Amino acid sequence: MNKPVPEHLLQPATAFADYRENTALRIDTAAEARSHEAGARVGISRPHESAALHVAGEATYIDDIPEMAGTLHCALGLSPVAAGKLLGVDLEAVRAMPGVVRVLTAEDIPGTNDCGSIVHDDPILCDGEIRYLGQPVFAVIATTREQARRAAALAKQVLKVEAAKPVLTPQQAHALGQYVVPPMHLVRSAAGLDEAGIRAAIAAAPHRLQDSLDVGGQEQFYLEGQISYAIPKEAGAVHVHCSTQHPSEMQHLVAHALHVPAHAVLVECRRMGGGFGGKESQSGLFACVAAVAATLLRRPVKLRLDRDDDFMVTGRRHCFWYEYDIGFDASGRILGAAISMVSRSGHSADLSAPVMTRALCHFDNAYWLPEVAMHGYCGKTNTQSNTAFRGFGGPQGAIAIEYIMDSIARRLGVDPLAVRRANFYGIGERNITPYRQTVQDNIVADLVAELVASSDYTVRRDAIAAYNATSPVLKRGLALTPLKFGISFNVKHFNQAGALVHVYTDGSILVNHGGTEMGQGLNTKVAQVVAHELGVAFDRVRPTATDTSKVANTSATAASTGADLNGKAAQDAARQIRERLAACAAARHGGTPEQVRFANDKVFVNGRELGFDTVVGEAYLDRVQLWSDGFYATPGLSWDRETMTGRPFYYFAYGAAVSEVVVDTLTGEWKLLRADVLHDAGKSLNPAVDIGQVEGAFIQGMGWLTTEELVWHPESGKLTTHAPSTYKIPTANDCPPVFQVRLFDRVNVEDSIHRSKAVGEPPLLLPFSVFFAIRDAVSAAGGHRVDPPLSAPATSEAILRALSAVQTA
Ligand code: MTE
Ligand code: LUZ
Ligand code: MOS
Repeated sequence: MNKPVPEHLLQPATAFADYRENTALRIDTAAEARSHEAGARVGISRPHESAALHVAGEATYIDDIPEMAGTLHCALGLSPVAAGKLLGVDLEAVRAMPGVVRVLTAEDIPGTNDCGSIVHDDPILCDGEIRYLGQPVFAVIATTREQARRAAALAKQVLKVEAAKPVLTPQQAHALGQYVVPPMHLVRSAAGLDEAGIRAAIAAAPHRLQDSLDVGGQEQFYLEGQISYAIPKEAGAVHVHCSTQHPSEMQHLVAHALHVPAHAVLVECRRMGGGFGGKESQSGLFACVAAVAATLLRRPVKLRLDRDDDFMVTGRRHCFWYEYDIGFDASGRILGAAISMVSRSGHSADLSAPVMTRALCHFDNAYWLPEVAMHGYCGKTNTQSNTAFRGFGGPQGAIAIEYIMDSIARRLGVDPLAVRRANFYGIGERNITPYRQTVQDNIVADLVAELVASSDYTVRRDAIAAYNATSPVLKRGLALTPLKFGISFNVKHFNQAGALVHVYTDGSILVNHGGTEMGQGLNTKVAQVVAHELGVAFDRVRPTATDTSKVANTSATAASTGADLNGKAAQDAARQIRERLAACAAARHGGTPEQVRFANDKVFVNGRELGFDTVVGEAYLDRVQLWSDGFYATPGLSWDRETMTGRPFYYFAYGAAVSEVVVDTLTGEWKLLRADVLHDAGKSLNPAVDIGQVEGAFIQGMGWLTTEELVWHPESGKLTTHAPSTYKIPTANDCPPVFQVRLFDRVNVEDSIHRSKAVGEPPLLLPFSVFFAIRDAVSAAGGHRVDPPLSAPATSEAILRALSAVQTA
């Protein structure tokens, strides 16, 4: 009791203090204050709408919702083997455990036993075929969570299984021709060649690079794990509180599992403690189990996963294995590229097909590839079903070409930056992507030039060479990597959104929309858009929980489109209300509706200045509708799945980063010394929130490429890295001491919401620069004679392996 707090905990981490200082410096607060005064509510740095609640611990997550009387708790019994047949379950032993109320198996599901989001190949509970180690086989519902967990832990003893040999790696699946969806082919030639012609052109190029690469997966590690709390309602209906990025999808899956119409299912989510793609589809299984249990028992049922179970049951970022064949010229320009990508998709399709599509559509990254032959294979394996993770295959596509750029430079003995620049998309020429979309708004060369200057790239390149020449053990490395990321769901019909805005008679405003809040600041941005449209103070606007009974048929909050889609929909709703208020004010006070202005909580009409609430009160008395829905569908999109051509993206977001590392060549340890980032968020809706997104994505992506290693036991197929004890994510202390993140000041050429650009996922590609800086340092250890064979993640072990390859060669 009352132990003194250890001294070191009272000291602020120095890296963190520096970082705070840097962030404050990077926002032009004076300019923002002027805009604010002028009535702008967008383009302004505002704290996250729930920031105070977050830090006070008062923000409500699903597990904080006060439990209803009679609430029961659920836990899942998981398969102890990775493949085989389920012969039977000794349910009596489980039922005999203290507190157990009911044990459910696949037969108890009233509707379809499926929670697949696109392909219906995903059983909620095991249907006889065991697909992976960790697969849920039965669900225990008990009086307390602890009792449910203890009973579920009997799985090992009570499941009778006939085990088979699992297929675990993408290579194994590919050798067996075993895929979750048919292979995809994207073959395109500027010279009109077929694939054989492209391959011949590569073979005939002045230089050739043939190699393979492994890039690992990544666990989302959202702080709030998967959770659903289902409450039975009258006449067969159910209300599910679910931590999900996709309430409408949860509604459909639950409706199918219960065999009831969608109108009987209400799914609600106020916020998630992180999603990162992991709750786009995979919240479904838990929503279904909780809803089935609640409806059968007519009691509220909560299913909250323990972290280990979350790792064992749910999927994550796909690991990729590539084989490539590249032809290039003496300046490093790529003449032709052939690549096959094989992902570890896991036991079911989940989102693996659109993930692979996005990977294929991001292999070009910022580069013009005249001749390409790409093949994507979604390997079916006896592992968790892999899913969305920030970037959604884009990072996996782009890292391959960056690896290739880096290798070409080393073959030619030039700075990788020169090779990258030689291959950039052109402006007005060399600007057609392999999928035939023209790169209209190409700012990559300008952006990179600005970053090269602001980061002192050239001077530091020389300084590092000088340092390495005299430092035998510690080697420094430097890398600049650019990014181009396509914005829109690559499935056209998902690019739509709805919103609902209520103005109450006291002038306060409620906004509801189809997007979900996972910490990214979507509700803050949407509330800013509404406040801006109605010319009111931000605090008048309250964003509310996403709720399938308020806005119907919503898309996942994903593909970074949350603010683009829901911001536009909310703007549409608010605009309609403003127009009605303007008409009413003009009718009462004179002038035309077009002349009425709304700003700073005031309404300016016919030379008079009225309070916003006064005008609202008058409109109510005049029986004007003070609420409105709004809708938006992204214009101009097209996509042909067969030929893989069209315009899948409304626009591109760009960015670049320079990272400098030091590597200890004896231990493989490394440190990020400095990172400079220039990122394109268009005309940012909220620079502070966007810089937060860029910083977070940078560190998260750095974790993916360095310390976060996933290991499945090669025989049993057990994920051995299933907790923070063995799976290492970065912390605040891994932020570099110098971390300069700036937004590139350019408007979006497309008519996006206030000309901003989506920012959620693209910056995940920025820390490629960390990986390639490590590769540069390793290369330096071999005198830059050998191209280091460094796979991702570049763990210390992987770095040591690469070092021994360059030092012995
Ligand atoms: N930021 C936080 N804090 N938490 C998250 O879970 N998810 C990312 C990104 N940023 C995430 C985040 C992912 S995967 C996506 S697709 C976008 O946010 C989704 O939100 P947006 O479309 O509103 O940007
Ligand atoms: N496409 C995409 C998708 O580009 N991003 C996504 O998050 C997504 N989700 C589902 C289906 N397609
Ligand atoms: Mo983000 S991976 O599109 O949820």
